[in-house]
Amino acid sequence: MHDLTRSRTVGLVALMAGLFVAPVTAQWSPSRADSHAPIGVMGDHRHEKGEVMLSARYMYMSMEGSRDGTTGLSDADIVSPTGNDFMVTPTKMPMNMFMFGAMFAPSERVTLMGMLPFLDNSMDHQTRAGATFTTESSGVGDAKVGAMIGLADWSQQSLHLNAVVSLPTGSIEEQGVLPTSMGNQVQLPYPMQVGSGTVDLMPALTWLGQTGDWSWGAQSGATVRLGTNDRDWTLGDQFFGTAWWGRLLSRNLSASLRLQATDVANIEGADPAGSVNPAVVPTARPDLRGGTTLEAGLSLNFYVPRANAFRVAVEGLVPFYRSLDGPQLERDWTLVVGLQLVPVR
Ligand SMILES: [Cu+2]
Repeated sequence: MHDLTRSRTVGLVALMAGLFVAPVTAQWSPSRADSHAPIGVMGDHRHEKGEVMLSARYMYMSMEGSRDGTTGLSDADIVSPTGNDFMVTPTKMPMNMFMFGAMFAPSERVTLMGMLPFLDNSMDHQTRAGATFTTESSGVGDAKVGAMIGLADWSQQSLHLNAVVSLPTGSIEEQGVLPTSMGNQVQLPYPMQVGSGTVDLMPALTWLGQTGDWSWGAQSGATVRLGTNDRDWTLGDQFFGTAWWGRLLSRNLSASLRLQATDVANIEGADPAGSVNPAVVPTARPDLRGGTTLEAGLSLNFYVPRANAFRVAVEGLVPFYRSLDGPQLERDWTLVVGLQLVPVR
């Protein structure tokens, strides 16, 4: 027992010594399986001068069932006159996103990046009378452009600033036919729009570290919406923080555990009269969009260090805390799959 404690203490001291007495010349290495964050993290790494990276990600997010605060609500509660008294509730929303990205490093310190998402959403509904219907929207989302700017590099650690701007290339004019619209196309509620309609600043800080077969990283940032869109509303600002711990399983394979917190504010303003009446369905209420979600994720990164280095990665995320301004559909699980290719260096 005593020996076990002692050996643990020695192990801990050795680990800490390893962390602090690592040779000053040891650089954070970009060519490890775990030198890229779990694939759900954006803008996690910089490149060496002259390098180009192309990436493609597919994300599937499943949302089913609603909650108010931390309490789950049944669909029947939401449409009951003695419950939340809406005429219609969303029951389910699968979201598909394809994200294409390019990175280029004009210098050791700065890596430029651009990303273009394509979204494909559908939302199932149930009415008070028990009828069901589905609305759909799809198209190009908001393009992101920016830079990752190195701030510091020290013993196998690195810190960079993410300076990214989101451009309003996504539509906020998505329409659909609702049972109440007599066969006419009407403006769909907020979560079915594929863009924000505003220029958004997306600043973040990213910290990366490696030691032996282990690695870690943390990123924290925000999405700050500037002004009001053409339909008189502004999506809520978002704040997020995430941290991950990775372990090399072999030369080309790593596994990571990640925690992520996301806090979204409600929509300011409101879609003009003539849109879906906010009394009919919770998704048309600008004050029922905010909330806090904490998620845990497991991921694998596979790295083939050839001349045209490529990576394949997958991550699954499951929430363990959801507090929403509701009734609001809750996030149930997310899957992200990605390919990254370095064709030029
Ligand atoms: Cu890259």
